[in-house]
Amino acid sequence: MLKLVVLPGAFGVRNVSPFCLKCEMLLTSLGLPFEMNELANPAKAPKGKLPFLVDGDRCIADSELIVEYIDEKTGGQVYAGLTAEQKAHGLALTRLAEEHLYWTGVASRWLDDRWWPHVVNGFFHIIPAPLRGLGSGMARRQVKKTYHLQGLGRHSLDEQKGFAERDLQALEDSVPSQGFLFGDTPCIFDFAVASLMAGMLDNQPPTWFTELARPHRKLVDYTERVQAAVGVWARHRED
Ligand SMILES: N[C@@H](CCC(=O)N[C@@H](CS)C(=O)NCC(=O)O)C(=O)O
Repeated sequence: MLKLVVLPGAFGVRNVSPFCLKCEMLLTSLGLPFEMNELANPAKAPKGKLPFLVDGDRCIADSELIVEYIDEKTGGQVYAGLTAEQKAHGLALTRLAEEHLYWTGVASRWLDDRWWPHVVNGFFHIIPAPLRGLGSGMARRQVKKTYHLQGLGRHSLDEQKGFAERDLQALEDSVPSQGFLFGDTPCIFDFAVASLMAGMLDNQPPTWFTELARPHRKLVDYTERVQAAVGVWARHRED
């Protein structure tokens, strides 16, 4: 059986990584049997990030490579029915969400001093108390360095919020009021956009990213619709 390795839940969110959630949505939507395993330390993953997928003796690390692998394995089911133009549009939205907007969401959790204790509790509680401060502090410095290298970390907080707001508005203006990006059923590009939004909308307590995102009602409703359609939610559900 396929094994999808993901981060453990945190901040009230069951599947806390958008990349992991996207893959969970895809495998579920295709009806492929799979199990999910949790790995608390991404450094132990083949490429130091989660998710990765194990299929027998094959190991595929990176959500996009997993998507491509599943498309090949299923004889093209992932992109079935999509035109070249839709695929191009979908990929552009995915890049916007995953390679730009994502980083502002990361910063709103990791680099906000008021929110940082929730990251420590959520991600580092497995480290024994005497070493927790050291381990979490090192990880935080790494995130700060990466955010700076990415470029967004060079801007003031207000400017970072401006970048995030323009991305959110672009997504809001791209998603439909009903249905999904390219039809009546959600596709991989819906999973990419919705999974990026879902965890950031539902993390507890709200981050500055959450506060920026919530007024984008069309995007929030769309995110709910995608999760409901596939029956996979970022958050824990009572039913
Ligand atoms: N491009 C990768 C990104 C995966 C990624 O950034 N995963 C995060 C969790 S949301 C991670 O494992 N981060 C650990 C780290 O960067 O050290 C993908 O699509 O799988």
